[in-house]
Amino acid sequence: MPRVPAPPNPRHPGTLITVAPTGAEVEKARWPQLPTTLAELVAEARACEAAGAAMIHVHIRDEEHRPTLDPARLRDTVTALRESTDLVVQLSTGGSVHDPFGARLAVLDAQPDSCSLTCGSVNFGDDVFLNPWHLMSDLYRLAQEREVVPEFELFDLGQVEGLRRLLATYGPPAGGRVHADFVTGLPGGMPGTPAALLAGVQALPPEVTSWSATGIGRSHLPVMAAALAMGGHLRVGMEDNLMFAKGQPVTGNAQLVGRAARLANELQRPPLTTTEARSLLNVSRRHSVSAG
Ligand code: KMH
Ligand code: ZN
Repeated sequence: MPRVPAPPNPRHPGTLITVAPTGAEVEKARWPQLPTTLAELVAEARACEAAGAAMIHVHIRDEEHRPTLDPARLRDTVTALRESTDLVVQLSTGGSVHDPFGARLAVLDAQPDSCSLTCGSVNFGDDVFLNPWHLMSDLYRLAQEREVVPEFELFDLGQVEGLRRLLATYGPPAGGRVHADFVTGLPGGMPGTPAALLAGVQALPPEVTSWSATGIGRSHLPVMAAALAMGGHLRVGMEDNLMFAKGQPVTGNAQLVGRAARLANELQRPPLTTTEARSLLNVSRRHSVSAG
């Protein structure tokens, strides 16, 4: 196996800021600033990169602004984001709670740099976000085969055990780094509190080389502050949070990225550049712009 280069200096770590601009649940009709067309997504991605984001977690929408995993649209999206930004492009394999497993696996055909991989099933509001072991295994092995670097999504403490089991069963992911992301504060998942985040971080297996966190809704700020204080990285965006402050809807994703970057700077953990983020995650531009 090729040697994995050392991650950036752990004694002076910067902050990886991932933006999750769209998600699958927020309605365009209620939130017109949500980027749902390809042009809107690209413009938002550029603004977020300028504000300090280094990775983008992507869900796409169809002509009617509904969530879709259409393979051609996914490929076009990856290509457009690569042409217009240097962001690490992460496609969601979670999709919406209604997406079939086959379509979620086929997301990797679009050859993103990274993909999300949720480490277990979880109640998701009134629905269930299904991630049985066989799906996690298939996604993980496919990501290894295609050299796509997974981000392990952890919605609940039990999913840390799912991550440990994946690593123990199938070995390290492409690139050799293990990056986990706590998605807290979802009705049905782990609470969006510093205490719950701390419990999750303390339970991480030793193979984990970096982790980030996000808090849904009003848990956004406390989880962001706690993650920064604990040496973690950040995910922000309209997938997770629609209010900038009490009574103040977000104007767009760059507003949330800008605040995260300011806080990271204040805590002497400045935002990682896209090059530094690629180094942290050991993501290279394996797949060319014209791929697909
Ligand atoms: N939309 C959720 C059902 C992911 O992107 O991997 C799943 C989700 C996780 O957002
Ligand atoms: Zn997502």
